[in-house]
Amino acid sequence: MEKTIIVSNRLPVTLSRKDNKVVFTPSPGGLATGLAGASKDMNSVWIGWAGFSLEGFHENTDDIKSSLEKQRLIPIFLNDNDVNQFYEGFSNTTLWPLFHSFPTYTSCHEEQWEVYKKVNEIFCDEVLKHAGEEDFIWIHDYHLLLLPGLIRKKLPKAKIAYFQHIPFPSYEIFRILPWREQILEGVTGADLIGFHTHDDVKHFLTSIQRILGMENKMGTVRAEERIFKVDAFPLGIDFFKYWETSMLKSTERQVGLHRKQFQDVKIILSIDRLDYTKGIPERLKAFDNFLEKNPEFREKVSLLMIVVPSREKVQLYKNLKMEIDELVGNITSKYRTVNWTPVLYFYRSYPLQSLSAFYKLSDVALITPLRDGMNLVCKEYVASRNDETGVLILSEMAGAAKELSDALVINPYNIEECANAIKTALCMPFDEQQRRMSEMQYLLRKYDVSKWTSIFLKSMEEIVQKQEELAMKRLTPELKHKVISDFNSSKKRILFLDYDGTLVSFQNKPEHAKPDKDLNDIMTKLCAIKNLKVVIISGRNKETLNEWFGHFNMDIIAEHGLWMRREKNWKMMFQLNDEWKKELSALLNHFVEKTPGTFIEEKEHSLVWHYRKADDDLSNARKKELLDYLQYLTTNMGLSVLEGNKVVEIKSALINKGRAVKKYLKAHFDFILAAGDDWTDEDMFKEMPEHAYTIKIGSSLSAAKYTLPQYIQGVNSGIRTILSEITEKTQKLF
Ligand code: GDG
Repeated sequence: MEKTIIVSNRLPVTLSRKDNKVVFTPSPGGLATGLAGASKDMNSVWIGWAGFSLEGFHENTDDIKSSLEKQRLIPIFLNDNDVNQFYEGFSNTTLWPLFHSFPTYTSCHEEQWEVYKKVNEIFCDEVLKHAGEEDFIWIHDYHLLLLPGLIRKKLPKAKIAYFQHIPFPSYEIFRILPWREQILEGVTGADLIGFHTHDDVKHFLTSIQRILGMENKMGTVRAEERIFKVDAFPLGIDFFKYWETSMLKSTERQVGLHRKQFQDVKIILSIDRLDYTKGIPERLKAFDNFLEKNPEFREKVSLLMIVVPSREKVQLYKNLKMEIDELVGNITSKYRTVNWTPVLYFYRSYPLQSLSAFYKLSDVALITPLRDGMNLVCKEYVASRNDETGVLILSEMAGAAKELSDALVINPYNIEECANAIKTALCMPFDEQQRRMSEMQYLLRKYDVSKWTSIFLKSMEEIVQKQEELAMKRLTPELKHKVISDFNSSKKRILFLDYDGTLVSFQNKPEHAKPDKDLNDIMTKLCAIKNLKVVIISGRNKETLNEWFGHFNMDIIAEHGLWMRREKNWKMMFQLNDEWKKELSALLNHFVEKTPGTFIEEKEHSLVWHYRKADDDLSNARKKELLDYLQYLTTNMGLSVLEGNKVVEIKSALINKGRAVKKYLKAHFDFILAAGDDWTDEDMFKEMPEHAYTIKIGSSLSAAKYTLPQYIQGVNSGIRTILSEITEKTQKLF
């Protein structure tokens, strides 16, 4: 990869005006902190909004640009209306609450959506000024959900990753969004899509499956002509920065001064941006409840609460600020004594070193968001505890709780539970504190932010490599010409064509996938070509295939090779004992009853459970359960269990497409083409001689030499185009 282009809503610095001069300050929030480490070692530029409106601004922006460019930062300037509608509006009053599972706070306005689209296009134009197809474009967060797709349209081969720092909601919540398709189409333009936790990944995969119909295998998704990967990458912190800052003499001096002032009063720390997702009112209520129930702790413990101003223009945030002020006021007036203040409340931000002193000073950190993608503050607290003491109380709703299981993990909505955890934390013996803290430090040291970056980049390389392998296998127009010219110059030719997913697309009911007029025309013309044997090879039963193709002059292989029609005569290839069908039918019926929308297809010598029309989550869970049962029940029965496209099929292990095609390959053909779309076709591909053209329909890895998309822009045009061209360019019999 050549250059790395990081794109985020905000640059890691914010421009503002002070005494008529433009000043730069570090941007608040987790994204800037997290990526600061990631961007500094790389050959990178960072594109983002300058946090500054140009309205009423007369200075020359070139000066600002050139001083930012020295730091490899490329500013985007937005006007006031764009900032209002895109940032305060769509990003923070539609996406932020919805993605944090607060649907009642979510407002949806068409005008804001329009500006959101426009601003994503402005970002796209800026990226295109700097990016080539060889560069790596790393897009961050929910403000830029459309950007991967927009760039993909302009630079089809670009290497694009998207990482989301906030949660992805469950499908039930995400589906509320009126622009859900467009949003998902935007994100899925990326090659790699990352979230903090597996829950987010699961939710995202369900949404793209339900809304865009995109299936995945272990997080790898096939989309028309490309594949992309969705995975969890829990963000780490710059561990040593916090460890070392807390050991600085000047930090220790600051801690000493605070300690002197607080004397023996224990300190519980709370740090957040002002946000309703952070659970600040609930935390204050828990502290109130704790003091109420445990009067012996009054005058012995204070809550040091830092709230960093954020999104102050949004009404909900103004209301939240008022609610916090009021709760702090109530607690203060209720418990305060001449010598003691229960809540030390600061509404401002602090430089890193002061933050570090607070981390080091505090006996307990109380981090209780109602929902948080990750939460870095809790990790920074752990990294600042050089003597391994201190207790972390952490909400189970923070992504970080998945890693920091040695914290006291609580449900932030449960005020009682949180109040009890405060008491447990204050009374925890030192050796237990040290045991828990050292476990957490070990983990955070090991998976720090540079490890996070390297794991992310490694995954990116892997997916790019997979795509290259697929691209190398793709049947290009040049190769298509070669197939056709080889066909024309050969004397003895054979085509093996799978049916469902290869010649026709899938339907909810198998009987609806009949050959259409176009396919019948192609077959008529193909079957008229001299020295060509056409063989349809399918898992379908012989009756159906006979009805659809029996009138053509072709061979048919049905039920994966159990039946063969050669020279118009059907023959069963094996004598099979089907006693097992009775036994397993009962089991499959049981699964049909408990999985609405599924049904059993009984073929002569196999049983198939179809679940295409069933609810996805339920049918996937049931499928796993069924496969477990079958694995156990079919041992020593000579059966094989096949997992096909939304089907599970049980049949004799003697039957497979590979054995079937072998019968033809005893004779020599100088032109062979075999096409199929699922893994039952892999047996056929593996039997083919070296000179055969083996074509996998779809973009997953395969034993076939080449791949072809089933659809191009929604039209079923993969293998059919080749067959039509063959018929057009080949000398006919008549
Ligand atoms: C989003 C997601 C995810 C806070 N106060 C001061 C200050 N901070 C720094 C902290 C920390 C960062 O801001 C806050 O990060 P969080 O992760 O806690 O929260 P969000 O801003 O909501 O971040 C979140 C994150 O992105 C990263 O992916 O974890 O879930 O919501 O680093 O230290 N820094 C300074 N002074 C302060 O007063 N200097």
